[in-house]
Amino acid sequence: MKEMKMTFRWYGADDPVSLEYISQIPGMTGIVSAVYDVPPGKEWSAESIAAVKNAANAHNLAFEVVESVPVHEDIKLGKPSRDEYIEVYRRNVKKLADAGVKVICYNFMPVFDWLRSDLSHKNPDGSTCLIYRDAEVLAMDPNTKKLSLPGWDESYTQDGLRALLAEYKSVDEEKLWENMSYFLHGVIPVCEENGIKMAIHPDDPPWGIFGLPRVITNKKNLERFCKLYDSECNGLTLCTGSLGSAASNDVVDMIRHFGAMRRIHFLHARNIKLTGDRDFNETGHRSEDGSLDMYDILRAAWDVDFDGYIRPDHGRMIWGETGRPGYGLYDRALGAVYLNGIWEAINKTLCDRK
Ligand SMILES: [Mn+2]
Repeated sequence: MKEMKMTFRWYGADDPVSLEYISQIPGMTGIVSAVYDVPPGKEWSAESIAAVKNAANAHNLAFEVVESVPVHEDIKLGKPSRDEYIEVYRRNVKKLADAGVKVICYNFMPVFDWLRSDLSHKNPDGSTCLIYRDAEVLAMDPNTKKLSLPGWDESYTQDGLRALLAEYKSVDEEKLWENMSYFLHGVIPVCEENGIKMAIHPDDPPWGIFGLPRVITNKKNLERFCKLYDSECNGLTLCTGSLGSAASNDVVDMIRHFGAMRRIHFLHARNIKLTGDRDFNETGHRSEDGSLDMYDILRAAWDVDFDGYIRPDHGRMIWGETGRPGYGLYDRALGAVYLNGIWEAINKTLCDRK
């Protein structure tokens, strides 16, 4: 029998989904979380890290995956101050390793994390989901308009955001690759010494937005990324929904390829339904409900002996639940159990059951 480790994202004490409820999901082994009381670029305290770990352990859940340790914009911009922020990152890596963390998920997206045009699109069955419509997002271009995208972090003022966007005018894709390489050369050696696997999350959606460069977008670029620092510690979070929202990406092929290279340390299983060119709806996890085949995805992971961490990704809001868009309890719990069910079926079909 092959084993993967089913986990669940938890946003800390403010998360409306309690650790008790997470622990009640069949087959759940751990949480994926972070320290939320410190801004990007600051050192995490050992106490805050221990608090997350102890809270999880009290419910019989492991805390071995961090999502995310954010990368300061000065590192992505390649500013002189990056050395100081990289040093902080290295210290955070060591502290997390000391607390038993094995995998750190992060991303290298300039300014914006994931973007959607609507966080509560109403489905015919009354559930809601996140959707992306390229034309609606591009119409919000913050270079010319006041940005009011749902979910956008309001901690930037409009002027602050414009100033940051202006700084990125001199950072094209090649420059971003260079800055990423510099970051990896600072951080990966410390990960190797401390038994931490770094797992970069793909850009979501996987194409450039508002003139900002984005490079973690397709197989060719993931290959280039792996070669920037040739180490198993320089790995990937394979997010099926992020990569799969570009119709040209074959996520099953990517799992086979990078899984065989031992570079996939964290698997985000999310289904999306492509509704047009650069348009998609997030759906429940079931293969029939989206454009991605979850059996093919897990079968590819099984074939390459994936034994890392997996989590259900965004879910719909169902059964009247309210809370953090994409991160409710019910639909993600259904996703986790569905994924474990597929895994059990593959195991029992293909393994010697003696
Ligand atoms: Mn993801």
